[in-house]
Amino acid sequence: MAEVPQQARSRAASLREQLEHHNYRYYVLDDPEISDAEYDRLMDELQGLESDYPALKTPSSPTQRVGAAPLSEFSESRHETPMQSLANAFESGDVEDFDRRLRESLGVDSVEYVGEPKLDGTSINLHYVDGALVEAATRGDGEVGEDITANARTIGSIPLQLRTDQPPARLEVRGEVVIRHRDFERLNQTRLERGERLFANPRNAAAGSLRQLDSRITASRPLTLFAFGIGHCSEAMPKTHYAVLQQLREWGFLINDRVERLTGAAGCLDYHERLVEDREQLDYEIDGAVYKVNDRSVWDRLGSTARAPRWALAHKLPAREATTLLEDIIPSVGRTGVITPVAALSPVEVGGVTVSRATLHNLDEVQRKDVRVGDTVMIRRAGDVIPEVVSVVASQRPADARPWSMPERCPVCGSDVVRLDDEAAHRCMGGLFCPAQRVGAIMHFVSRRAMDIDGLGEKLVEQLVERERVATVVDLYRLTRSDLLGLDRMGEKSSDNLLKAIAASRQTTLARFLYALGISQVGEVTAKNLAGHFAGLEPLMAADEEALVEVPDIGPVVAESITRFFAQSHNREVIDGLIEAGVHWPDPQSQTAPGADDLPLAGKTFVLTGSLEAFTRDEAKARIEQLGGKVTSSVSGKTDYVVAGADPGSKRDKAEALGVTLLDEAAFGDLIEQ
Ligand code: JCF
Repeated sequence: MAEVPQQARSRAASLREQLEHHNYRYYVLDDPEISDAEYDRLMDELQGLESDYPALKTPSSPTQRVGAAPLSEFSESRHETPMQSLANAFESGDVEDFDRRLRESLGVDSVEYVGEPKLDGTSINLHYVDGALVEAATRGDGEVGEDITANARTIGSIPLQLRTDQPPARLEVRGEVVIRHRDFERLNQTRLERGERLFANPRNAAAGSLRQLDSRITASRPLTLFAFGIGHCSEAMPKTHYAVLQQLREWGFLINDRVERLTGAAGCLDYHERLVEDREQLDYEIDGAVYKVNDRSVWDRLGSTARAPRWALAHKLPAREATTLLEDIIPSVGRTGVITPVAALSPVEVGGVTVSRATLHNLDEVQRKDVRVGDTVMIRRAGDVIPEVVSVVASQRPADARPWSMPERCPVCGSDVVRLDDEAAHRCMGGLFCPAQRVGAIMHFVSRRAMDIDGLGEKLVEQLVERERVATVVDLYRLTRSDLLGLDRMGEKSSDNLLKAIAASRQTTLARFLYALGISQVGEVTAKNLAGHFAGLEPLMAADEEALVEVPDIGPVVAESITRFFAQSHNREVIDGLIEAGVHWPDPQSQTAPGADDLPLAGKTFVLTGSLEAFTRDEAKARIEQLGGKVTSSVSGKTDYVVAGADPGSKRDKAEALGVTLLDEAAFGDLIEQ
């Protein structure tokens, strides 16, 4: 073998040290000092040296973190001291019993514990000889696990070399491998983009990643090790468990920052309570708290039961997952017409609450998870969010499990159900009539940029719908003083004002009226384009998709949404009702078509800056141009108006400096309101 020059040898040693240092800053301290690109450059240089001089390669080199050639199977690995499991406590009485037993056996008044979150991952054992990682194994049956050394080397938070000059000759370190929530979301997002199967939860993803025969796959998974203790050690370690954890932290391990010293059962119960409270904020899944007697010198004396040490206890948190029978899938129509498949479940307790319904999100999800009526499913409840069906327990599928499909008619109002091309959701097309959409449809109808009926807030609309005074927007025009009086906070004055506002809204424009109908995909600008193009409601309602795509900015998806909306007989009835109730707009035929110079914004120059809420940039520009104005990109003395949305840039400052008229979104909306 070629002699390795001294210079290469010392450079490689320096690179290794730097890389492990930056690795530690990144994965353990979560506080990197250099950019990813700089790290990669150091890694490239070391890889170059090691390929020029293979004698420089060592198992502890950071280059080994990228994974190695696949194994054909895992070999067995015997732990020097067994990896025990933990006794479980489910309620506070169990914790009090545990503490009483310990006080009695130790003959003391009070016991000090160390509390830590019990992570929901996979336990592993790491074997260090003279400070170098030589073997890593899964827990297995507690005595013998699988040798996953190559996989463990790819995990950034596992030191390949202990950060000390005086390592013990032999040391076993134990910890839990998990995937943090932020990493899990990114992992599943990438898999979704690549069309790969999604992981049901971080625990399964972590366990599956650790059991890869090809460690390069493990290297691509964002695994994290939290160390929670030691097994065998050839040298004396600190007397307390708490100090052992500090020692491990100094040697380069990630120790959970919620590790605390606790006094007595009361301290433990208080710790548990705080953990339950903070559970949603943690970046990893936990399933309990672990309490360990802090004084390690009494551990041997306390000994173990058949499977678990007597000096430790796992105090469970309510499980957030459970399996149960999916009895049916019910399409549920939301306020905006979106139809969500909802699982009807045999009631089951999850996280302290009885759950009998869970969301399946949309048809794609039902198909992706291959959920069928009659399946046993795993459900999850996290925090305050609606419980969801996570996966199917495939082994328990009965022969007569029934696949589900989206109904073609709305289960509430019988209108067509349509999935527009660019949406994941199916929608009921009977927006103006559908009882499920009443409140939503009315709120939109009365909103300022639609029919502009002031004084009709959501609480009021809910009351009117609940008391069956109003079923569709037509009923608004039939309201009387006595309908309103007696509703919450409706006196004579406010009732009369509201009735006046409703009456005044009868006179409107075609564009506002179209926008008010709440047709999916038809915003203000599209409504204006439609009004301008068809110059009347009847020709628009008669238009087919081919005719609709002639209108500026209308593509096939919007066209389909419009024709489907007008195809619903219930919607047409409501529209007829509105016109009978006296809603009207100027007949466009009676107005002479304006010439270019007569257009209201003829000759005016606009600059748009910041973001607007009701319009996209393109919509705002289209509307200005329709009205004869021009949009330019930079502010000058020739600019007439600068429209400043949220977070405007320097253009706003420049406009102020030049004395150009500034418009906020509301003022702009009024200006183009023609
Ligand atoms: O976080 C865990 N899952 C965890 C498991 C934490 C611990 O301190 C443990 C453990 C299993 C056994 N301690 C033991 C003795």
